[in-house]
Amino acid sequence: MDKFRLDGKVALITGASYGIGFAIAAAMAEAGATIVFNDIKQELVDKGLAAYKEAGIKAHGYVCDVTDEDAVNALIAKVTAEVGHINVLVNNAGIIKRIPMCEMKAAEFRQVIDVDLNAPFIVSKAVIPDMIQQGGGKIINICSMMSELGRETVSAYAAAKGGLKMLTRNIASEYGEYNIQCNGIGPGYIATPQTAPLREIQPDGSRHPFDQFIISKTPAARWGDATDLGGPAVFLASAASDFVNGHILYVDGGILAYIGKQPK
Ligand code: NAP
Ligand code: GCO
Repeated sequence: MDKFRLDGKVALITGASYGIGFAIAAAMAEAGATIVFNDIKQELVDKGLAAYKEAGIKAHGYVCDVTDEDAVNALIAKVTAEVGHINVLVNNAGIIKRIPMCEMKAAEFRQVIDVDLNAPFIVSKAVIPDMIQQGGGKIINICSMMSELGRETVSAYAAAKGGLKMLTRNIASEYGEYNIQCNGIGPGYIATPQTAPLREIQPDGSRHPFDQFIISKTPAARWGDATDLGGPAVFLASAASDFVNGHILYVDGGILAYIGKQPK
C-alpha cells in the first residue's frame, strides 16, 4: 500500500479554500502530502487556512488569480522557494455561468473559458519545466459531466470542460516521456456551493426539480459529497497510478453509465 502514500510530496491545489478542492487537499494531506492552495481573494485564503487548521492540516495558502499568467508564475516561484518543488498539481479552480446560450454575452462566455480552460493551461505550463527537472510529476485536471454531456444553459462551461479533457490528453501525450502523468477527474453532481442553486428548497417546501432530476439520473440515487473525490485524487497523485496517463476518471455515482430511471 506504500505506493498510495504521498509522503514528501508537495501538492498545489488551486481554488481550494472550500468545496471539492478542500476535500481533495484534505485526502492528500491524510496520505502524507504537504498542502499548498491558492484562492482568488485574501478572505477566502484566510477562511481556507482556518478550515485546514480545524481539520488538523498544516496548509500553505496564497492569493492568486489563476487566469493571470504573471501572478501564476510568481506564485509557482514563491511556493518552490518557500515550500518546495511542486510534485502534484490539481487544477481545481473553476466557475460556472448558467445562462441560455443566445442570451449569453461573448464576454461572459470568455470569462468561463478563461478560468476553466485557459487557467489550467497557464498553471500547468508553469509547473511542467520543474517537474521535468525533478524527474516527473502528476497533474490532475478537474473536469465534469459536461466534459461528455451537454445541457441547457451551460454552453461555456461544457465547452471549457470538454476542452479540459483534451488538454489533459495532450499534456499526457506531450510530457509523458518525462514521467509526467496528467489525468482528469470528472465529478458527477457534487453538493458544493457551486451547485447550491440547483438544490434550493422550493417555496412550497418541495425539492428543486433539478435536484429530483439528478437523483433519478444517478444510479447511486444521491448527490456526491466532495469527500467522494478524495480516494480517486490520491490514487492519481500517487505512484500507484504511474502508468495511468491521459485518462479521465469519472466519479459520478454511475451517471454516465445510466439511461435514467423510467417514468412510473
Ligand atoms: P466552488 O465551490 O465554486 O469552488 C471553486 C473555487 O475556485 C472557489 O474557491 C473559487 O473562488 C475559486 N476560483 C474561482 N475563480 C478563480 C480564479 N480565477 N483564481 C483562483 N481561484 C478561483 O466549486 P466546486 O464545486 O468545489 O468545484 C471545484 C471544481 O470542480 C471546479 O472546477 C468545478 O467546475 C468542478 N466540478 C464541480 C462539480 C460540482 O458538482 N460541484 C462537478 C464537476 C466538476 P470564489 O468562491 O471567489 O468563486
Ligand atoms: C450544472 C452543474 C454541473 C456540475 C458539474 C457536473 O449546472 O449542470 O453545475 O455543470 O457543476 O460540473 O459534473
